[in-house]
Amino acid sequence: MSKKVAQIIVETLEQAGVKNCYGVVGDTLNLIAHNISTSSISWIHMRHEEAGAFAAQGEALVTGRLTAIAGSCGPGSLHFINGVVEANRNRAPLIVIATQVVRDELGFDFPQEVDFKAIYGSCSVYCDMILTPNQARRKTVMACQAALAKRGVAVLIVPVDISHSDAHDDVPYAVHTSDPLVRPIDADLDRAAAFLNSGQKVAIYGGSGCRDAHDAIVRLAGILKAPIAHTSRGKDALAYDNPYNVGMTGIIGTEAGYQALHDCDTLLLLGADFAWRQFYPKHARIVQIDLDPTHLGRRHPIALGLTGDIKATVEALIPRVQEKTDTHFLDRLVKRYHEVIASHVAKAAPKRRDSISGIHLTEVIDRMAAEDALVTGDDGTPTVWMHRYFTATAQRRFFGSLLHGTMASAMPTALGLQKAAPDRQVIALSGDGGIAMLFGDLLTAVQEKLPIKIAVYDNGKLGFIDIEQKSEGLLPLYTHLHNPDFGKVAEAMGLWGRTVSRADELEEAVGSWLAHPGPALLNVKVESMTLVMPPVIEFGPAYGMALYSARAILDGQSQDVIEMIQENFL
Ligand SMILES: Cc1ncc(C[n+]2csc(CCOP(=O)(O)OP(=O)(O)O)c2C)c(N)n1
Ligand SMILES: [Mg+2]
Repeated sequence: MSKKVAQIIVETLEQAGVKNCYGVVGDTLNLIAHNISTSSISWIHMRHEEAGAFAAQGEALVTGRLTAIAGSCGPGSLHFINGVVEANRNRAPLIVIATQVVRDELGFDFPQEVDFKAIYGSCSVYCDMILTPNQARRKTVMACQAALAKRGVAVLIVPVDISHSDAHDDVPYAVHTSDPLVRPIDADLDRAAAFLNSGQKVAIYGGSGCRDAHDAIVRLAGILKAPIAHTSRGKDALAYDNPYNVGMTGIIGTEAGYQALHDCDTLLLLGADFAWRQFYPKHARIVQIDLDPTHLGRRHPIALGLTGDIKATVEALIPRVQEKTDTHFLDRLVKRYHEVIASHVAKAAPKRRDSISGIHLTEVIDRMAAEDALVTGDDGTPTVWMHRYFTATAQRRFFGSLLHGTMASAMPTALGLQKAAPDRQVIALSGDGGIAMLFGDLLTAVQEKLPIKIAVYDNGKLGFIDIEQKSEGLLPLYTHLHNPDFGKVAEAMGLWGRTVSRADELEEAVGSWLAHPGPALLNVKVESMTLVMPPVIEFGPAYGMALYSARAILDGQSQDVIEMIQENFL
């Protein structure tokens, strides 16, 4: 039996569970798009391919199912690149259909010819071209299977003459996946338990690998009287319903999370691959458990490393550990955590000033958001405030670009989350720099009827970089943003749009924004001098800030220094 390759590709995507394909049509992609239109897969018509890749990763992360993006040859499929790097690092199962010019012209610098294998080879779990029509089903299966099994992005390069060809299609290649249960052997569990039993001050540090292991980890912490710190990516897995939570360490963490790692004598590292080595304890013995054995000991030397699924391994550890009675270490850090968060939020409260701090905005949205909201944050201050001040619940999930650290992911990722979860509230916390980068895809929210809620933290600058430069002792350079009224622009684009700058209007505005049935953008003029205060002020950044202040005063910018002091220290 023979079929067009375009049809074989689409059928295989359906069989692999793809429900939505995000992209922009054109030339080499047209026949595949036509086959999608007659399949069970929906086409989501984006304005920029990069936004399509972010949206697809949102869907893939929240559902765990394979999600597709497809682009025309050359620039069309090239535009996905930043979202593909982001998705691959976040382990989102994505398949990219990168269409290509005809095979006869490949290698001759043909118009729109791009060597996708060279470009996507370094940021994918699979990257290959269909070389003959008869390879079509097998290679599409291999690509889908790699994305699902290895949890990442598979790139399938499809020359246009191949998708138009007939192929013999009588061998039933199909996608097969399974979820094995991985657990260390008993002797290794006994060794891990011996470390934990002999520790006086045990702390747990959990990352994104702790998903679904919440109850087991909280039980273990109760037995060990261990504070639980988490990475930013571990927030939704660990921070809710957790009396032992002490927040995050790292530059965006708080003092309590920092001290838990710094002061413990035994650290149990669970599904965490936190990269910043200076925040690991200098003298404690570290027991690390991770499903990926290549993560063991790669950030910091460890005493023992075990490979295993976190839930299964922690459950197997529990009967092996002895109950501790001394709660001093735990109590001190939990108390400190609550004090620190309360003092940050109180300092940012409007009664102290008439403008709106980004911290206060976050706290108000947190209070008014749904129990099961899906929240995305742009790289920059929105992601810091989201991770520090948003309250975790059992159903809420948080998405930030923590590994790749890209700007502009919040709004487009929200589009894909909303497509995958039409009945849930989806909130994007965007920077004014971030939203402007992929602004055109606000039109996708309107056209595709995706009722996402976007809050723009309009501080008139690339705030995070402004802080970075100051902490290096520099006067901020090239960080200023001359913005339009984003609320009015959003309205003109067909969204609900509004701008607020007065603190006494904020709660009512947030209420109306969240209650609006369609896509809605609330632009909030936030204070421009709020610093991201690290958990401990080290000599370097403190000296940098002092140097910046001195330079700013000498340069006639003393008002900026006064505002910085008012917004952060008074
Ligand atoms: C694509 C990209 N370009 C540049 C950067 C460097 N960068 C990180 S945060 C940031 C500023 C973000 O500004 P904005 O979105 O306004 O957020 P703010 O920090 O002001 O709240 C920049 C330029 C980046 N991470 N990603
Ligand atoms: Mg900004």
